[in-house]
Amino acid sequence: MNTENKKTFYITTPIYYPSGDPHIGHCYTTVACDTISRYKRMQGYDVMFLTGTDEHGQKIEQKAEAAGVTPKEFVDRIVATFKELWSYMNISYDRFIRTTDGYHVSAVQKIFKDLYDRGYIYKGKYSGKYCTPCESFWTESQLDENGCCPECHRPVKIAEEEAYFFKMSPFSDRLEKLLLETDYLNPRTRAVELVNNFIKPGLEDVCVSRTSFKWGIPVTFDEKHVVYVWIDALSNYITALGYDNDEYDDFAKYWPADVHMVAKDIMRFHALIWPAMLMALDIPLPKQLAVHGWITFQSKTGEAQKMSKSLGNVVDPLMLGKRYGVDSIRYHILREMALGADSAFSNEIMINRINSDLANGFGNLVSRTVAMADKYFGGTLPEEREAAEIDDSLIGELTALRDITDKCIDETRLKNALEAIFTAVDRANKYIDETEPWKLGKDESKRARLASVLYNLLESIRIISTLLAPFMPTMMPKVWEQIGAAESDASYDNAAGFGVLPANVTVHKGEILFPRIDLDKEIAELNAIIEKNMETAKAKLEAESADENTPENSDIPALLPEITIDDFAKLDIRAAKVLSVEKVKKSDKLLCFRLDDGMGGRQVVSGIAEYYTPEELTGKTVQIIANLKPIKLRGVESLGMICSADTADGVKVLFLDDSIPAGSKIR
Ligand code: ME8
Repeated sequence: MNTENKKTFYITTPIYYPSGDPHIGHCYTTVACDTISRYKRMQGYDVMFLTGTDEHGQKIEQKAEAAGVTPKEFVDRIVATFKELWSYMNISYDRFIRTTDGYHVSAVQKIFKDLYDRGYIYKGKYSGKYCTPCESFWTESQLDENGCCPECHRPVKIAEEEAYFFKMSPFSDRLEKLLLETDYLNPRTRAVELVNNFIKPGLEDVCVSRTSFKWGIPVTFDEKHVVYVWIDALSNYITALGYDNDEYDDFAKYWPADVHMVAKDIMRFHALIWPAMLMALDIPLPKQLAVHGWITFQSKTGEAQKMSKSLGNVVDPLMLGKRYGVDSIRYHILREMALGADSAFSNEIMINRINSDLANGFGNLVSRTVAMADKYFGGTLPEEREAAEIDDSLIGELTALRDITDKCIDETRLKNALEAIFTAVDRANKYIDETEPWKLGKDESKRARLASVLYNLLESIRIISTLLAPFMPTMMPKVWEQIGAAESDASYDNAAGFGVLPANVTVHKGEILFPRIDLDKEIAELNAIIEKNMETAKAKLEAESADENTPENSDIPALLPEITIDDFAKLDIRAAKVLSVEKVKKSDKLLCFRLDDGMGGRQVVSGIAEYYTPEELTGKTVQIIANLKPIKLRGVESLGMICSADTADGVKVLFLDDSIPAGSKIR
């Protein structure tokens, strides 16, 4: 669908829920997409890199309510923390979409209507397990081990709600082909699992609207419904380009997307529902869905835990970046995670990795080379040269590197790209050992040879740092400065050839690029931080569960201040028989009772007409407060009060055993 000749490249992260601050997991997808975007820009592509936030839904609505703010106020604060982190992590997104943006809202309404008009959306009844306190429907597989609500662990009941559904079955065959016969799903190994688990048993239609909460995009033709959050969210990939809206005009230019990157938790939505939606709308399909695993937290006992705020094991990228540098964190997460597999985050592995690869490996290569050029030639290489056979294998390996990294980027194998680059770093360090420049430096007749060796090293560093720049964009310009490379020298075109730096290049000794980290000291400090977070999280959980059992947090009202037995003795509580009941005129709420109180009878007015009919009450034995000061309600005199309980299902009169005679005293 691209209309221009210029090569375009469109890549997206998921749009994240702004329900809590971003963590290292969110960073992985975003940093990976940023790296690919930078690499593609370097290759000359016109790149559109999209990220954003997914702001609707019941969860956000509830969290905002708990925080005492509007949902929009709630998400605004967290969206700001996402944007700050992305700026800190040097994320070069081209567009940031918020699903609360007006253009997206109206485009989703059009998409929903279009799907309805095309006959793919129909009205039906959603029936499922419903948790009343959480106001949420759950599927059987989402319930906890006791068949209760996975959020609050209270019993669920079967409930029905009117809802719209999106038909999936018309797309079964095309989806199966897409997964099994094309390169859409990366890695392909997950395709069989999807086909066997979801397509073969028969695709279920997807419920695409809700009536039980308000914080969503209203369905234009049936306003009590809001659009299901996934239909709203998935549409972002096209609305952000201007599909069905006038905010942007890039749909023809960038669609279909080259890469949607997501973690395995949301693969199903992107591998089945999203392509089906596009098929229904007659829109071409994206080219690749790259699915990575989770970054888990490696506990002290070595077990891989899912990162969760309630466990206190969420790794804060900002804190790590401030301690070790943004590029080191970017490097570590990209180097550790293989597409498709989980990767356990451990501070120890991270520090060892930074020390071995960045401080000892690459950093050392740069500082040794620059220091030798400085020491032997005062910083500027002489132009004379003397080549040797041993140079050929170094030059051969370095000039072949770009093809390898190109392929890895195209296949979204960033870990493999870094492995190849760091094999080249090792190769260059080995070249120093092989050529022993410190010996050449002692022999005036070897000046030309020494100049060749150092030039080859500087050229190796230029190629390595050029290919590394998309991964580590903050530090590489500092490397170029040190090796005397102009930014134009460090271009993609120059990354597959030797002889780019001027023969008489001048180096500039600079700061240590990647200082060695004191492992023991840092681990002790980081462990203390984690321990503190875990304790805080545990205390919070305990306080929350204690709160749940306290009257203040449930529907049960708080206790009134204590009274003495003498205070209580002032109440005259009696049994009474209901002789007759009638509605009080001009009142929807009041009923007037004629009671046998064992003392000649009396009249009592009670506000329970919404809950009982007169027939349900006549003949019953009730309890009354008999010495309450008389009052008039709607002009009708009431001599006392009928006791009742306030419950979640309304007011319930306290009926007494009919064997209790009228007038009996209750204490
Ligand atoms: O699912 N390891 O948003 P979300 C690796 N709004 N990646 C992780 C991770 C971890 N521990 N935790 C999160 C949603 N991620 C929806 C998406 S898209 C149309 C709507 C990353 O905030 C990973 O990319 O829960 C995952 O897919 C995404 O965050 C989910 O983010």
